[in-house]
Amino acid sequence: MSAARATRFLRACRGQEVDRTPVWLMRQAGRYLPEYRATRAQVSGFLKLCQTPELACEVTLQPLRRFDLDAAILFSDILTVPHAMGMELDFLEGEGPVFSSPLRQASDLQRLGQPDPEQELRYVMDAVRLIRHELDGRVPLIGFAGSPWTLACYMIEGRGSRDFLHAKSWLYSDPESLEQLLDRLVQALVAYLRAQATAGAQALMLFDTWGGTLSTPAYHRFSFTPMQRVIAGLRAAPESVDLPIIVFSKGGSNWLELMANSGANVIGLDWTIEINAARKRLGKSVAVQGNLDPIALYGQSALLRAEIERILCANAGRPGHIFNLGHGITPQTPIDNVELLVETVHAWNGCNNDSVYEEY
Ligand code: 1CP
Repeated sequence: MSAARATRFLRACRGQEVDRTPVWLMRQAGRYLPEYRATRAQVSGFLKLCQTPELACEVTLQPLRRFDLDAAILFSDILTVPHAMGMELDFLEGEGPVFSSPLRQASDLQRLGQPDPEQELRYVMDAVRLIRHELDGRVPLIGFAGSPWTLACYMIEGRGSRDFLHAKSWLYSDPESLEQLLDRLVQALVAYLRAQATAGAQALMLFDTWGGTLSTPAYHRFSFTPMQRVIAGLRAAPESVDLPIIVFSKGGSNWLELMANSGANVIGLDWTIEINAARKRLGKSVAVQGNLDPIALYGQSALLRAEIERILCANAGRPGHIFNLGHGITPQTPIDNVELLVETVHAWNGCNNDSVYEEY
């Protein structure tokens, strides 16, 4: 067991020096892996996979058997929380998640309960405990949840969307009741993430996939502020007070100065901004995670390697960089290129044109 591998990711989250840049990949377990598809075929649906701790543990570990990754991420989904709040959820083949009775007006909020994480979401906590046991300290385990805004998007739309017509018209017609929904999600998420920490998660990540669809004032009020409250709730609890927290708003590079004050240790970056520019705006108190375009993994290997090195050079060896994609890995990704990515990141030993990047 390598002591460096066991601590590299957590050290980078805290901005400490590391022997080499840690790397993990959003959605590192999933359909691009044949062994995932085989495990998935053993159960009747995706939700069942999440609800069976032994299988959730198995798919969490699959990418780690293939690649020299520096962290594991709990296999689950962000939508287990609205499901536990009482919303019926199906994952339809070829379509993705669907809530059959989405929230459409303020009175619908009465349907929502506050789940007890060790009851309604016990299967997640059992999976965390089992994964920690199986990992046996080799690499740290990341727990996660969706951001309040991103969960509200699915709860209101009922499914994925291009324009978030229902969620955003609610925002512009009855912002107070939308805030009530977000408040309830903040409460549920603090309890859920605290329970993950107690069960053994060693870092926590908030996925704000749809924050970037908002105007600047709307992002501030409906995406950022509720996330900041989730983080404050975690910082106030003994089990999560010191855990590294990662916040990722896809499309959020407009708001980096704000995000630097979220209370998170690490800010996730999509691929639209250069790390050196991002770090200049974020300041020295936070680390960054990202930011390869996941579609670069479909490219020619020499160009992929160049893209990875460009990102590493943009960070220029500063502590506090976790290599990752700018969003989740997609189902047709060639596995060889994933291997090439991990190897390239770990083999990197500095670039010769550091000086082109201004000190921040
Ligand atoms: O068919 C299948 O096997 C289901 C595909 C799948 C997978 C592998 C879904 C359905 N969820 C997951 C796992 C998952 N989801 C993880 C696992 C851990 C990992 O390896 O990273 C995580 C962290 C998530 C988080 C998640 N779910 C997000 C946030 C991150 C992101 O990608 O933006 C979102 C938006 C979801 C919703 C969701 N769940 C599944 C799908 C296809 C979707 C997207 C729906 C849409 O908007 O179109």
